[in-house]
Amino acid sequence: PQTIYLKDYTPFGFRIDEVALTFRLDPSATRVISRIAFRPNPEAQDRRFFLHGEKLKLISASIDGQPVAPDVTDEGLTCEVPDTPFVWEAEVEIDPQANTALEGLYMSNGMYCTQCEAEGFRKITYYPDRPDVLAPFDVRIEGEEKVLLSNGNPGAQGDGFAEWHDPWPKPAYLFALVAGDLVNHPGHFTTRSGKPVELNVWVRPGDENKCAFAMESLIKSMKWDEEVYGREYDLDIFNIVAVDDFNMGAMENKGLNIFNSAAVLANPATSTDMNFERIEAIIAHEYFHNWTGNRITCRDWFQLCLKEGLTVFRDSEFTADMRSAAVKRISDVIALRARQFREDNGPLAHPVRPESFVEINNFYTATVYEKGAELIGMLKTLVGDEGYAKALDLYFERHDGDAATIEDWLAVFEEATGRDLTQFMRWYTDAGTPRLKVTDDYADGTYTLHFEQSTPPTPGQTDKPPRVIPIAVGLLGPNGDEVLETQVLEMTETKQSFSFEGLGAKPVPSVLRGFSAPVIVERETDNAERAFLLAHDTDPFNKWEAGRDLARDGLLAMLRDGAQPDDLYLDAVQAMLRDDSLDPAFRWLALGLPSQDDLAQALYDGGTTPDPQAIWEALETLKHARAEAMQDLAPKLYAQYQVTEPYQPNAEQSGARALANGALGLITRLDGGAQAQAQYDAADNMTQQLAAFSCLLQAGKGDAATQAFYDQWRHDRLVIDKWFSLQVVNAAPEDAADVAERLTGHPDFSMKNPNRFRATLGALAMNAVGFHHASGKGYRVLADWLIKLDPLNPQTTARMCSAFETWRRYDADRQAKIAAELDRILAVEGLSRDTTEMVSRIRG
Ligand code: BAL
Ligand code: ZN
Repeated sequence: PQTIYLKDYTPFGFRIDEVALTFRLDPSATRVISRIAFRPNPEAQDRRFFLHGEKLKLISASIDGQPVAPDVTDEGLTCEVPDTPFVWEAEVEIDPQANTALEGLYMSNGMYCTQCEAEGFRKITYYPDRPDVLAPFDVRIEGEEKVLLSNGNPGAQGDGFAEWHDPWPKPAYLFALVAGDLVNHPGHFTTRSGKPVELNVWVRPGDENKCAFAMESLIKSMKWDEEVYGREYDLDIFNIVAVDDFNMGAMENKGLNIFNSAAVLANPATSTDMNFERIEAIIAHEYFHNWTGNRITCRDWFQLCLKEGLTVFRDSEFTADMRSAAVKRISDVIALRARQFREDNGPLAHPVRPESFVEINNFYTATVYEKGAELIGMLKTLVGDEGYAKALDLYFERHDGDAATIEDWLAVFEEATGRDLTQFMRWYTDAGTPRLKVTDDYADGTYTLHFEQSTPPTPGQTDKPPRVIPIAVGLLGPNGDEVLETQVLEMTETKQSFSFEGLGAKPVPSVLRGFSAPVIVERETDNAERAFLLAHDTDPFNKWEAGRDLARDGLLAMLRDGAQPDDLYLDAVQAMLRDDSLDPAFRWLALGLPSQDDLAQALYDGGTTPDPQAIWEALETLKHARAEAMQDLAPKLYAQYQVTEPYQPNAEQSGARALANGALGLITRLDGGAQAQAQYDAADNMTQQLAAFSCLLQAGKGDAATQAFYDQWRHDRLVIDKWFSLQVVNAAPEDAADVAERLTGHPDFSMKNPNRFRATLGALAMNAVGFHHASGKGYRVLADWLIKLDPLNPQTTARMCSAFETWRRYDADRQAKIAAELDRILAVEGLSRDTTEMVSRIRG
């Protein structure tokens, strides 16, 4: 397959003044008639007229009304065209029903829907399917379905047809169409300049009672973007549609967001607190794209982080404002380390702005999204809140209507703040997670922190010059008082020291407060200092981090030296759990332990080959020791944090439930599941029901609940996804692959639904000890199913290959087994471009 390079970018030879599309819907033979007004682009040298097109049956084509016979290949067509403005018309036929890849126009449960990002529009009609070609769209849909939707504002509507006009020029990846017998949950918003906007959440009949929360979240998002970023909505209508079969979480199509139903439908009986929080964030994310992504889009797909990093950053700010900022930050860092650090330290490492790709779908990654958001956070830290606000105002003013680049983005910061950001650019161009080594000394009242940065080589990049790192630091005195409030140190050299004078005694440093840069801190310290920070640090992130480090180092000592669970950790975590002045959600996070994968990475970095079974056993031993140490405390917490008011998915209630359910986990280890069964039987919301179900499965007492849960929820596909997933995630190490394989034989299993596939096979990869079981069965089951899924849905197959990305850290036997599975996948005849690229990169 062909590799595409950023350095080869050239503008398209033509501009488009307007696009008119007519869809004559038919499940297996939809006709798409296009009329596109092109004119030569004065800024382009290359005037070849190439239109992308895949899996299209060309019925007819004409230029200025004269039939033409273009040269057609599997990837598109070329044609002789005039060097003056001209009108291209074409009619093609497509087969939505046969489209299992879920890119372009496809059918899901009898409804038509689209997914065009990144390169799906070329499966709808011939078009310059690239983000730097923008045009206003007029769309006419002809079909029998009750609801016919597209982007923009509604035009004429009648029996069997609807017309839509989108006045905002947009690239084809933001095109959307939906047709189905849907029902709407309506809403309304008035913008701050007084413009009324009609809002709708469209769902299949039966799901009406799961829309209210999404609507509330949308209204909050619209208001927040006005208040915080000064951004107003710009159409008369905003539609959201829930779709069951969807590769991503959701999609920001202009005025017509399409959502994976799992990312929009919710009510207390069927959705957990975490589901609600995620839905609120995704609704916000897609809405925020209206400005960061749609009004200002990307010049090419290498600039994907321009819209994604910024929009993730914006949705994180939104969640921090709606809920607890500290809890949001800690949760984001846990996720960043689990997904992005893992990616950045393995064969799939790539820069936030990649230099090349084979299949762009493979670059919707944690690095582009989450590390991309971290870069925005660092920029904001470096230039301050005011500088950030000025830069963003300039960005919106200068680039509205543009397809922009990272250079454009940094230029507005340079201009608005006067800073030179040349060195900052390395965060975008250089892959890998920097290591930040920290040492210190103290003499005569002066305390000095010494930093040294280095970034390990990543595929294709060996030389890593230093980058600017904002290091937020505070100092605590021996009695626990803060003697230096948070200061941001700007590290720009490989080695740099910073001194603080006038201190009466050697302080304890709190380094990288708020996780001010996405780096790995390496500092030799002892557990007493960690316990001190856990007790006294005023920075909630570092307070949490101190507890996490204590737990991790204790576990590593258990694994390396056969040590017993660390009493210092057990005492410290109990003291924190008892501290009622702390937010329950924070305490629940502090009760969390490093994951199986975190520990494997830490051992590997420390020169030890991780043994997944041994890691699991150490975690089990520590969990059991904790349960015993807290046998008095856990029931008290459990009782104290029961929520008695009517269910609300807000931060306060969710935090209380999370802590109480954390306590239930401790109780279950000692009571064999009695309390969990009682909670399961009494539960009147999904958070309580699912927490109890998980505890029962972990205790090996889940058989009755498994049957009862299925009987209760068999009619609800999103709840049944949870049922599939929990059984696999909680299966014992030796059983996980068998459980997943058995569930693939269940009548409700379907390969065609990405949610169900991920709930079963993705869950196997999440059960790290089961997936890496020495038998190799986990590897084989996953590879079998990836091979089966690839011809149907390459995008989801390719993404799920990342389960294998850590393979080089394991022992020779596991490596050989994984290599054999990777080779087996690569040997499949006709393997998709997506999966070929991913497996080849992983295999190395
Ligand atoms: N643009 C793809 C889906 C999302 O990031 O919102
Ligand atoms: Zn996005």
